[in-house]
Amino acid sequence: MLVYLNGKLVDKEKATISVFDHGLLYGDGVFEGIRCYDRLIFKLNEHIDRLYRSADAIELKMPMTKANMIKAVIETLKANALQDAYIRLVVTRGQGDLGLDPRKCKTPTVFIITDKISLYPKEFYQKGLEIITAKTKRNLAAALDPRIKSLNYLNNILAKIDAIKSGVEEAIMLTYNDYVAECTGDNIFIVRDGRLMTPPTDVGALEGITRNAVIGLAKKIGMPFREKMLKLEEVYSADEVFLTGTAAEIIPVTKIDKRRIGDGKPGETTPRLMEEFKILTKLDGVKYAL
Ligand code: PXG
Repeated sequence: MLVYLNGKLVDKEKATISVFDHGLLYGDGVFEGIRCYDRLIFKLNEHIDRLYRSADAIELKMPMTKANMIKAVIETLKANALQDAYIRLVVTRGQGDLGLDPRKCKTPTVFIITDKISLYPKEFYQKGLEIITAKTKRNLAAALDPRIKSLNYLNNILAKIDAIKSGVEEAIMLTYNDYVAECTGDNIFIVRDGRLMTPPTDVGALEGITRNAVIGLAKKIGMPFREKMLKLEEVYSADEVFLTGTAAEIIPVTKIDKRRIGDGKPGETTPRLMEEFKILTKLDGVKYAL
């Protein structure tokens, strides 16, 4: 496997970075997780735009243009002869001294891993996923805005540990004042009386690329949609609940905190959106030839 590292394609074993890299020492950096379906890099421009927005939010000056970043992603996929892949694009503050000072980091580190991704088992997509509410609250937007896709994922990892301890794979994270924000690595949607709702991102959620795609699909199929601040009770009593993310795509949720959602089955809307999403992944992205 070849990994893109600071302008070069190097063997996986040789793709190493300094222990003085601030991405490692302080989680100082940004990343993206992107999917490639049959040589179509899904929503690549949207992911690149979000990466640059995240970098801008932490005052990290990107060392290359968006066009060259896109070239680097394609080059890495081609070097590994991959048709389907999960692309992990990481930009760190770079190598510096001990101490927080980002001015000591002269050049950002850029690496791109293209690999396979393990999904939730197929049965969860048919039967639905069981999740819990994490006791760990989502970061306060005024402290570390969850809209920044930064390398600081400890908040999410602590909530993931809450999930694992409860014997499930994913957890809802609430804001400090108990509004539903999102899950540890996915956005959350509810369906009630044929209407689709998701929390606004400014409550403390990532503006997911899959989230935006699903909102677009709702429009396409004529389904009413709005952003709404949601309390847990509204999620418990929804007709359907589902999660969205690059890795998970769209996955139905049928149990939350041991409570059955709707009739305990994925319902009608979620499978419909899953179908529409599948079609979209064949259409919307950047194509390359091997
Ligand atoms: N919320 C959070 C906190 C995320 O990290 C999403 C929502 C969904 O966003 P997208 O744009 O993918 O629809 C994410 C997704 C990884 C990795 O290792 C990436 C995510 C989650 C977990 C692992 O690349 N990001």
